[in-house]
Amino acid sequence: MHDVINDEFYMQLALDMAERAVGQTEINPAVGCVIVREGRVVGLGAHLKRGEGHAEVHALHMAGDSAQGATAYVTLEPCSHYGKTPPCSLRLVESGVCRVVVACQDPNPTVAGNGISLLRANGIEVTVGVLEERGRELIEMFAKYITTRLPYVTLKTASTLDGKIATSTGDSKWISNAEARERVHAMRHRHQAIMVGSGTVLADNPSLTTRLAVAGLHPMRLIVDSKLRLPIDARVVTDGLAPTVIFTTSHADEVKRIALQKLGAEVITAGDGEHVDLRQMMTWCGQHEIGSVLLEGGGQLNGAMLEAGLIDKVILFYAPIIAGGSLAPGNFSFAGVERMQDAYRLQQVKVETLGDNICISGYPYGK
Ligand code: AOF
Ligand code: ZN
Repeated sequence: MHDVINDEFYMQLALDMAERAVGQTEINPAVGCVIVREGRVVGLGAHLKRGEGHAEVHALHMAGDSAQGATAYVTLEPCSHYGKTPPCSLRLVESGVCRVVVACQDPNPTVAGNGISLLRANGIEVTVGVLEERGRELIEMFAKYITTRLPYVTLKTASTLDGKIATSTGDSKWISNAEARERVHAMRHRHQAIMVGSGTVLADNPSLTTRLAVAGLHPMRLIVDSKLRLPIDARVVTDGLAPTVIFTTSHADEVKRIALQKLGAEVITAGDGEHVDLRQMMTWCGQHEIGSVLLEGGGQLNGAMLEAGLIDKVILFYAPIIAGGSLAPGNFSFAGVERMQDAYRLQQVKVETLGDNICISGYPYGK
């Protein structure tokens, strides 16, 4: 019998390393690997960039000959396919490790247990499921994308206790405290794209970039703009800090479309109705390898995305203030349900306090 405490200790280290790489591997999962021999860590690695070495490759490289007879701890099942890199399960076999401990199976249909089978077929002892829940949570965005080819969408709002995202005059600076705002910027780093409606751009002229205390990556900017109302001097069009893609309908003004394109923005037609077809937009994102989207929309876009069944996770920040105003915009604005029992009920709810602000998160459609 292997020591459970030992296994969890080293898996935790592998998870911690992977955690630091979330947001920098594009559609790929963040993965960590630790190689241990006779009570000593001999190799450490994380997958840091899509197209470059997987976690196991870096850790095995560090371990060298010390991998002989060692145990490898990996947060995700080692791959079995020739992708941008050769299969990690084969690398592990060749390295001489005698045991592999895995947090969770790879949801990628081309791997999905094949990596584990390949290791076992080569006489390597494999333990699956150590700190499995944390391992799964780490790759929840990747799991959605790789099984549906649609991006994982996180809806974030920052509102007053009465659900307002601005006053009736449009003032919104600031609602949440500095700690909550820092958290939002960390979320921007962790998603490949950020999504807002043109109303938000018209109201706030935001840059939608990542401005963290420590350096972070800017997400690509996705603007929902059915009528191409976006001003050509909007920051998202002119600042050049990240690519901007504008989604509109076939009715959009051709002259405006060309003007925006000339400034470097991409303009995509998603649907020929009155509004942008949000599902079509998400399909486009999936086809263009955008696997995660942070929705920082206004109430209408939030409501429409929720009703379209396109939201995976909801993260709501509340400040202890009450603004009132029947014309003040709210965080969710849609027709709404008739009976309370039909309301969207978050599952796996987490509540956290950040100073005097509250963060409530969960999954809107059950899991
Ligand atoms: C691992 N270790 O560190 C990662 C894995 O395009 P490629 O070649 O980089 O392969 C990407 C796929 O490999 C990805 O979809 C997932 O199934 C797996 N990721 N596997 O053994 C790693 N990042
Ligand atoms: Zn691999």
